[in-house]
Amino acid sequence: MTQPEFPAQTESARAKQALGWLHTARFLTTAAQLHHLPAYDHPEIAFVGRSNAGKSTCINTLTQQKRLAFASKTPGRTQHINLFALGRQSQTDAVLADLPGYGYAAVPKQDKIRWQQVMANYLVSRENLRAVVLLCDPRHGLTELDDILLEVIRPRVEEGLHFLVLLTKADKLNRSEAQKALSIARLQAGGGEVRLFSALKRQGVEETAVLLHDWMHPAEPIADTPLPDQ
Ligand SMILES: Nc1nc2c(ncn2[C@@H]2O[C@H](COP(=O)(O)OP(=O)(O)OP(=O)(O)O)[C@@H](O)[C@H]2O)c(=O)[nH]1
Ligand SMILES: [Mg+2]
Repeated sequence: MTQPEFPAQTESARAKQALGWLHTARFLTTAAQLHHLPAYDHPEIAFVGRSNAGKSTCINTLTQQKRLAFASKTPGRTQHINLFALGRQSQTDAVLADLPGYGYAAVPKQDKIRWQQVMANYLVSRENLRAVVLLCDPRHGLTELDDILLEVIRPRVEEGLHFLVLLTKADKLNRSEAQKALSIARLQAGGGEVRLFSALKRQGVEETAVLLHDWMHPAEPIADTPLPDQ
């Protein structure tokens, strides 16, 4: 029974490599407006979604750093675009972008509209944007604002922008609720990937890490993976 062990080892080596890469995350900069964002060629992964969906917590979990992104019980806490650089020895090879959440009721209407425009502009015009992770609390499902966001990015997804829907706080769902949430989100995600995620139970962490790593390093062979004897 030597055969099944090799794929298992490969999987865990891939997860280790991906998590090691994410752990290199360090604060790069913060911007309140699009034109304040630095321009560079590094591929960017944007974390978007409703306020309180768990974006900042997800970034902290993936990077295995407790307070890299500011997570809070108070919705609307993230008010700037916060960028985090990834890559060993300060050789940045990708950037994570934590975006302010939308849909928070207590935000004045004018601010909401302004932010929706900033976000739409970011998603449409950010040239180095390679992947969008849409975080959604499955107890609320994809809302009208999530649908608008899906429409905004659809043309770019058709041109190759990677897209992942993470159903967050999966620890709050039982097994059948989780399956139902997955099926519904798959129908709505328009060809994007869908995964369950829980920062609390560390569910979906490794597979999300591997997916993001693979997306940012498309042609790279897996390091330190022994090849079977010929
Ligand atoms: N049970 C549970 N709670 C979570 C999980 N992830 C996040 N939370 C909680 O959800 C709340 C919001 O998390 P944040 O990460 O700040 O959410 P956000 O999407 O960054 O919010 P904004 O910055 O306001 O847009 C916090 O109280 C977190 O502790 C999870 O996997 N399970
Ligand atoms: Mg946040």
